[in-house]
Amino acid sequence: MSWWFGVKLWKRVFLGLILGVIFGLAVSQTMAPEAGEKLLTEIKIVGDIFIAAIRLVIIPLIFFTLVAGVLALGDPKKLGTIGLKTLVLYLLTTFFANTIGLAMGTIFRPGKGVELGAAEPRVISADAGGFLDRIVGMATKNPFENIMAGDPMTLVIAGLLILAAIWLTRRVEEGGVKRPVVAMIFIALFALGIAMASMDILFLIFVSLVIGITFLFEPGDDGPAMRFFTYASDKVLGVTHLIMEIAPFGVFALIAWVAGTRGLETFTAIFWLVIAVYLGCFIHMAVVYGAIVKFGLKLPFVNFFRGILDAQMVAYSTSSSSATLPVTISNVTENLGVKKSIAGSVLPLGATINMDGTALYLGIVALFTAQAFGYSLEPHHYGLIALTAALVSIGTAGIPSASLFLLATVLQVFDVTPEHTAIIVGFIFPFDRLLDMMRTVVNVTGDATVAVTVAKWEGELDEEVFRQRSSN
Ligand code: DAS
Repeated sequence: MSWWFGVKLWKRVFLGLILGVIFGLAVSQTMAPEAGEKLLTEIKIVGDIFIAAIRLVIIPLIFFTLVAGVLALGDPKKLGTIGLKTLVLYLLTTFFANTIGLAMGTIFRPGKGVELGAAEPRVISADAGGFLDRIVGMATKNPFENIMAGDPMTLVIAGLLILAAIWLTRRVEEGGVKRPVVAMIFIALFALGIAMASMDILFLIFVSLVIGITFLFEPGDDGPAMRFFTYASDKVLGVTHLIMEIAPFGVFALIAWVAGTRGLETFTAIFWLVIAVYLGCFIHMAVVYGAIVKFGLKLPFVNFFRGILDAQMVAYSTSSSSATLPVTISNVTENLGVKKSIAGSVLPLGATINMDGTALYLGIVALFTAQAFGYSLEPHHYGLIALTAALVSIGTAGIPSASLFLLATVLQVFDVTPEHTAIIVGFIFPFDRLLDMMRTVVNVTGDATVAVTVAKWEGELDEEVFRQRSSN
């Protein structure tokens, strides 16, 4: 559904991005700094609401898509092979990302001649921020604590979820489900799953428990549970589409704030670092992912990149691969023909552990640090930097600037002193959003590449969808 004369979503989002940059720079050039920053921060609330709305849909989307997807596989051991292939591909692409990152850092020497004496280490308060941070904070803490503490936001959301669950049960009953009690059990488990969702591993155990119960109750793929989960995952995906309609406005607000508060002078200070990271990211996407799609899978290169443009736009403007996840799932299933059973398992996993852009960025910043402070690197240091950058990228959360705070782990490989580490983090922090936007696009594109590859290998890829539709 589009109210915009059929203009494709990614074009509207791109327009929002461009207008956001222009507006943000105009405000920063024409208004007094504090007045400009105040105005842009107020406008940013639209972007925060956009991200918060997407975050709300993530858990139900993963839960229903994952369960519906696994049920559709009809064969639990198939899940094992898919998981193994997915992990091998994630590690392989991360290896290439590391290599490209170290190459970029060596060729462009972004840290050469950078004067860092002036940058004093900044104390970065972890719980800063407004509305969005509250939502992020809530989604990562245990809602029961929040409910006990009477946190209004959590109560509202818990209430909405229970209402949605009741509404869904009634619809499922109307839909002729013979054993509504089965649906009621799943609704109760679903509500419980949401409550546990903040502790990821428990959530995944919970999902596998639900899948196990379903296989017990009704083997095969057309029982009430199967219908219920398929119906629910379609509905939640539909909600994602609705949220995407506000993406152009959310992106405008977020980018205006970045452009207005980070300004153009950020480029000059870290010009070569931006060049090295951006060029490295483009090369990694075009060469590594492009080669996998074109030569590995024999699929049209252009269709792949056009098919995930929405997700790339959202990743660029939100700098958060987990906030982009619903869009990635929607793009990969609808534009690239990947079946839900693959998208629902490969993408959530990728959004948490597969961050090629981050690995590439960490390698470059490590070399930037060595060049800026004059640390001499032995050949084995490069290998250790690549290894720690890969490990850190696996552990990085899918939220803005998550990996910057883990940089110290990589820098200690060549004994960077704590004060130098603090100066580097303090120096990069004001500009990190610019770098984070680009590396998050790579993170999301890498997940999509692996999802398409695994789907093709498992025969779960609808190739004519891939070939005909290039973007929604
Ligand atoms: N912004 C993170 C993400 O969402 C990546 C990072 O911080 O490096 O992918």
